Amino acid sequence: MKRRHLVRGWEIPSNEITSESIFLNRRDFMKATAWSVGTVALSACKETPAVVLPPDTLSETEKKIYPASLNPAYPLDAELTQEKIAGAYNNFFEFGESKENIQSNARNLSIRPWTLEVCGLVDKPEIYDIDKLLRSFPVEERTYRLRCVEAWAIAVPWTGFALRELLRRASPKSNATHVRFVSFYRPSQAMGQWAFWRPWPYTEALTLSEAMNELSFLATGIYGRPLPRQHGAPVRLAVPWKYGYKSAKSIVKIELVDYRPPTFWPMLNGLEYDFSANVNPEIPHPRWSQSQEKILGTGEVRDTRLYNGYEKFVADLYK
Ligand SMILES: Nc1nc2c(c(=O)[nH]1)N[C@H]1C(S)=C(S)[C@@H](COP(=O)(O)O)O[C@H]1N2
Ligand SMILES: [Mo]
Repeated sequence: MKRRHLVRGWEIPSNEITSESIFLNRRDFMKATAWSVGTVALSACKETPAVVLPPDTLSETEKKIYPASLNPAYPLDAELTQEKIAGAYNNFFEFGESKENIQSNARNLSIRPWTLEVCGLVDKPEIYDIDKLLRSFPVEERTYRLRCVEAWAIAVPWTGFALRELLRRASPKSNATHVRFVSFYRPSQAMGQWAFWRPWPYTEALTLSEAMNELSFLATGIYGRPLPRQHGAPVRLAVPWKYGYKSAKSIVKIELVDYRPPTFWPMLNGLEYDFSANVNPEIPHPRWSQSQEKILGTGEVRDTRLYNGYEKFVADLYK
């Protein structure tokens, strides 16, 4: 099917993209938001204050690990995005609709204690706290590009470890076909989760072979330090050949299953967001072209590359 491309993703104001994608008109949306903000404020008053570590307070394990040494196997074809730029323009719908406000809205998220459960079709289920996770796997730094489906892109140094190390340790059963990632569900800390029309918690999934690809990475840090909340502290996925929405943030559960699980964006709007979400300049989003992308910070416009430039690592998955 041939489509016309009148606007590019980055030319559409972000609130317009999201309000359209949730099938609500703007007035209903404003009402819902006003209502939910009020409710959050009330319920937050009743709660006992959570113990929140400032992001720059490192545990003993973290002090030993950060900064980790760079794995040179994944060189960039672009400059690294400045830390302040990448950390001030985020998609994290648990904390609202406007990318510029995620950084401050996410301050409420309590990231200690935090457990990551590995479960489902595995011989060795496990529950890790974050320090145990860091001690259990070979932590390294990798520079990866990240390409949002909205046609903006960054390049950042993640710290973390290969997802397949964790999966191997869990020992998947032979009938497991997909890996499911579940983000936290805490409306009292995340006002975006009062948006009742969205299928919270945020979930994502990969096929087991995608998850076992060497690129699939669980990130606990960025720019040589533990993740700040807006980037998905304390642990998030990084799958650089797929659109950014596959890289689920603030994960509490990794589950192996024998079916293709429903995921957040396709559930909201399956015509605009598909399950595989491989970066592809030839397949336009229904409302904009994917042939180019805008680099955050510099404003440079580049041609989109198939699999976001990671073809040599992942092309075998799709033969
Ligand atoms: N839990 C959760 N994970 C999420 C999202 C989200 O809204 N909630 N947004 C995704 C999208 S659309 C993108 S582009 C990336 C953005 O990651 P960054 O803010 O660290 O650059 O996070 C992804 N992971
Ligand atoms: Mo995105």
